[in-house]
Amino acid sequence: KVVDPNALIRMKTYVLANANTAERAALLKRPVLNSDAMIAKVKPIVDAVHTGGDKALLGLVAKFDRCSTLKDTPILRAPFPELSSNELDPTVREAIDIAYANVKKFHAAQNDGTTLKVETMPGVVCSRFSRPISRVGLYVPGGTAILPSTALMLGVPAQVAGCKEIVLATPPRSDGSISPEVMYAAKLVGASAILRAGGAQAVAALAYGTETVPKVDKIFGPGNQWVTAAKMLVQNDTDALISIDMPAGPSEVLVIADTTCNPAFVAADLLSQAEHGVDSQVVLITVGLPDSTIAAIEDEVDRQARALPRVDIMRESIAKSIIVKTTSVEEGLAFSNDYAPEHLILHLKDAPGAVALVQNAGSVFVGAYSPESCGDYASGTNHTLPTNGYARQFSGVNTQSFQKHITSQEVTADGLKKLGPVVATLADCEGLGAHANAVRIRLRTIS
Ligand code: HSO
Ligand code: ZN
Repeated sequence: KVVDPNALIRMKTYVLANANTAERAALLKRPVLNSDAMIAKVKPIVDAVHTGGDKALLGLVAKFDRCSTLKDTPILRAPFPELSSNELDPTVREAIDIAYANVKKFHAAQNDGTTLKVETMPGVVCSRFSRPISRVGLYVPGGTAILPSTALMLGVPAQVAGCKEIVLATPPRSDGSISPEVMYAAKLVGASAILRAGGAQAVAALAYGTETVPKVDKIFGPGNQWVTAAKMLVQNDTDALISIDMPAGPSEVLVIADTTCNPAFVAADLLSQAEHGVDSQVVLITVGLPDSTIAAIEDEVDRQARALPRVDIMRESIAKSIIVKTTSVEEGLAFSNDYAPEHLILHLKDAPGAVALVQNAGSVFVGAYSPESCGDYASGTNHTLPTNGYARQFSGVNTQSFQKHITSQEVTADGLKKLGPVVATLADCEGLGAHANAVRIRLRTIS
């Protein structure tokens, strides 16, 4: 379809109080992803890598990643080569260093190395302790932008959790190289290998392993429909015995703004999400804003978008985006909680106070000087967050995503004297005599 470059870059406006149940439901909806069709498309690719190993994988990298220069293996093993200042701009290096330090600080604090110990009854001690997931695969998309920030957001928690094998997968450039920025991030987070492959073929290689690609236990990271479908497919294959971080969909932001907002800041926040892709979801909730302020925001959206490099992407995503008018912070946040946005930005007089009303969101940006960009890159929080309404039940990627929690118990003879009869009664009630026996055989030895 031809997009008219002269047309105003505009969102559609609705009044929440005027929406009936069906209309409200439509406003909350994301575009339907046809996952069955995508899974059918990726299955032959995944199967090819599963059965054909490196040879099949290299063929698919040549075909889909358009890189036919890799010989024998797409794997690069650490230690990775040093990067000169010609390859990596020193200012960028320094920015990556600061982002790395902040993300590490925040994620190291989430690392619960402590053992939880509770004596539930005298002589009955239950514990919980964490261990790293030993081998993890981190998918860093290529596509329309290079994403060293994603390498950090996935790599840092893997590093602080103590994962032993960290395989970073990313589509190679046609000469087989990967971007120096992603390479630098891989070095910082202590990746053990880089898999130069993208799409479903990369996911399959991580899930099953090949002659040279290490099989991993869990796959993380955002990706296009191919990557997402492949992650869903391998997650259900007991041959792969693998888990994934979360279901992924197009990136989203929901901004709530009241009369104290700066229209230029609000517009800038909407656009920073809208530039991710034509399918990005952008929602603005206005709280008691007069039409003149809404018009000022709309004008800023149009004006700023035209001056930005990815205007063509924003033209499409903004056209699909909505403004929803409300009259109170409570009404706005009730809508936001139903929407469960990946990112929630609060341009409110009492933004910190409104956080108490947040029930469902991936990550919250509080006040006029907290743009989403800070969390996307460098403040410390993770940018791999639940989309598509999954913020209702999923957390964003965090240090615990890279760990399992193991429970244990230690029961003394005295403890078993008290607990044993309870267990035996319940076992009898379920008709599981061997369970009851395992208790009674011991009780008979205790005087
Ligand atoms: N907003 C994106 C993350 C990102 N932004 C990466 C810039 N680079 C999804 O949460
Ligand atoms: Zn972003």
